[in-house]
Amino acid sequence: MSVLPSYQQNKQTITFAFPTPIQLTVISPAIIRVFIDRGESGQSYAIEGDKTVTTDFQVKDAGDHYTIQTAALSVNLDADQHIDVFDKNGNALITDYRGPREHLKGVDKVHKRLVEAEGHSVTQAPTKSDKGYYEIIKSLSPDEYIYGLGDKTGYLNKRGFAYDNWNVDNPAPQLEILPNIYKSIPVMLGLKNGHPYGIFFDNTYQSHLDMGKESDHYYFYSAVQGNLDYYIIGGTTLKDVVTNYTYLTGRTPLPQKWTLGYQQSRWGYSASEEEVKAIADNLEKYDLPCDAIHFDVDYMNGYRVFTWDKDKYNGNPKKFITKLQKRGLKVIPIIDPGVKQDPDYHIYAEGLKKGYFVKAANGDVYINKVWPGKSAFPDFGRPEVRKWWANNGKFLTDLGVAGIWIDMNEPATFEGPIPDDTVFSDQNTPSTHKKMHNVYGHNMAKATYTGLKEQTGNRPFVITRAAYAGTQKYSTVWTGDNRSMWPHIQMMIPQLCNLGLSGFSFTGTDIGGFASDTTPELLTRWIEAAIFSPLLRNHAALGTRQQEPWAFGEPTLSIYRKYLKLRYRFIPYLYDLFAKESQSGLPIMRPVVLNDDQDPRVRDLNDEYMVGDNILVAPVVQKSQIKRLVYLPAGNWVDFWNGAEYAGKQDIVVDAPIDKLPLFIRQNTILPWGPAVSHISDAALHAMTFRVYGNQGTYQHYQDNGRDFKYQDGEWNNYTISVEHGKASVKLTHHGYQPVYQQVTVELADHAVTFNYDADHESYVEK
Ligand code: MIG
Repeated sequence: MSVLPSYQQNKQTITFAFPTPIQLTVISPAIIRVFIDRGESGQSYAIEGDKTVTTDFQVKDAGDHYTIQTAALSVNLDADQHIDVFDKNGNALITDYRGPREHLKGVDKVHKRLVEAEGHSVTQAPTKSDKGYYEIIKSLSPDEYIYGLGDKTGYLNKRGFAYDNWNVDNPAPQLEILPNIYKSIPVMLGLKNGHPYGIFFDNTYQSHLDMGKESDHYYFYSAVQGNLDYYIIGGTTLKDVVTNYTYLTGRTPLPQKWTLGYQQSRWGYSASEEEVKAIADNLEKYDLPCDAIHFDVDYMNGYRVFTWDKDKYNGNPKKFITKLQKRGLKVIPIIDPGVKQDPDYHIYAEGLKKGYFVKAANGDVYINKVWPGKSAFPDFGRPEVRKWWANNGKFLTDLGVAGIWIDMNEPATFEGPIPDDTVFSDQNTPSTHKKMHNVYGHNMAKATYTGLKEQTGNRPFVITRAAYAGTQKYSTVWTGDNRSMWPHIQMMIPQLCNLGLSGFSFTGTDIGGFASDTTPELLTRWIEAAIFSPLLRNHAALGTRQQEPWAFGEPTLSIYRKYLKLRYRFIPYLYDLFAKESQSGLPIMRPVVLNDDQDPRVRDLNDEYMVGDNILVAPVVQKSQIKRLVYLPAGNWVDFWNGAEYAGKQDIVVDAPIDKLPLFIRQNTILPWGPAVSHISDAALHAMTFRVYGNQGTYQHYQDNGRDFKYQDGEWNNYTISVEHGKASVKLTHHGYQPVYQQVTVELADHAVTFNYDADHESYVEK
């Protein structure tokens, strides 16, 4: 046993004098940073500003180890540099693994070649041969579950699988075997013997997370380079861990309300004004509520970003966009980072002149092929380039677009990967692609957000494909190119739930599936299953079978309409959840385990999810299934459709014919019930209805203008709806937003009570 080194304390940072010093920083009672400087400079992209809060803690010398103790955590560090973390009751949360490594059996070169010759690939995780390689290995208990990790494919519980953090646009079907897709969000949440914790590895270089695939005795994180920089996150519940993690990396800000409406998209629509108009006409004709139509790459002039092909829009895209707006439909165009190499194209010419593109190691502008053909790539790591990009967005906002969809920002390239040593800036310092790759989409999202905010004054609506931890502050995300197949509707649930646990609250998948051909049954089940996903967009690839709600006639159309109408009723509830989320970081769509982490039955539940605390959704995600087993967690539950009551902690079999989404409301829940509308109007609502499931309860409802930042200056209202002993009441406690509701209706089990606003007394009186 070696001897303990000395240490130095500077405010809340303790530096232990090992040959390579280890720093522990107490960020807050439940967040402790572990840091080893391995020569990397620069700031975090995920964490903005100093998050340290003044915290009481002690450093104790226990002879063979030091203990850093806060009110929530204690961290032991011994002379062999082992780090072990316990909660305040002494339960082990994160402990360094001391046993022997149990490497998986690899293949020798000859066999590797044989395997690859047949078209199979042999996984290449970071290896010790990488110059800057390091690894962190922690023990696994028999009873330990792992969640989070962002958008990774597969199941809710990540234990037993291994993943890479390197943003890629991989056209292969996104099945559980893929190590990585578009996003790198290196946060894991665990439940070790029922005790929650989180670890956030803040390193943008390529990294690998083996969650117990190599061995059931440990999990490990390894990276090809970078500082060793991770955050230990505690909390008494899994919810606390999410709240603490999003304290660190930020929360999804309150969105514009209409963004919660339905959105229709398809690659190919925007090739002409007539095609888009036909979509708008059909939405109206078939009485389908909708708030936005997305314009894919075809609207541009030869895929040149920040251009619009006027020939396809009768000479005047602005006029057309205005027309759509008047019909209640917003326009969301896509943009890609690749800038066409064309000296006559102003964006390319300006970017070239000002040196805004990333450069090959030899100093030439780096060129690769994407949609526009040979293209250059903006150096989004640089503040000046982000500003340029943001300002260019004015071209789109002047036309009247309501948000921007950003794609291909892994960045994806058609002619081979970008070499590691391509010069990408890290803020104002020349750096490498190797370091900046995983934050390329993040920085593009940040730039796009900034531009939209400046130009419109509204809460920016950005949808990004690539992301890093912390991107949730700037953009919503979709999960990229899924396929029209049952495994992908199944995966939507755990994938969106894990994104939610990883700080991303505004998420969605392409409903109906992007690639391949959907079927009426799959499309129907998909709209049912996704109806509470925050981003509700049907999108499909060019050349696939049409999958608009009307594409298959009846009964698909009517069922689709029924669920869209239902969605609009729930929008005030979803919006309330966002108001809460922007404070707590707790996602809208969430796994049951987040609400109930002490129930072992829900720790690996992949086919149910919850919306907030009180709605349980159990969609049918199996072909031809017409009944399903539903596990009801603790509490009492009311069947949304027929009012039947059930006790929790049991499995029930429910009927689920093609038009039915099994849906349960926790007993004694009050929910706002929005008006039946075809679009989320910008006009203020003058009345609101609340539904009571049960015979008592209380609910906080949030109201503001749903659009801009005035709520930050106090322009919002809070309503408390209560029902006690069968009597309803409505109370307004903050009313910085005008107008307040003139009328509030509370629907109890057997009758409804209406309240009118009495302006003189600023209160609600029963009619
Ligand atoms: O390589 O813009 O994920 O949603 O329709 C395809 C065309 C590029 C990929 C996106 C998809 C979009 C498509 N894009």
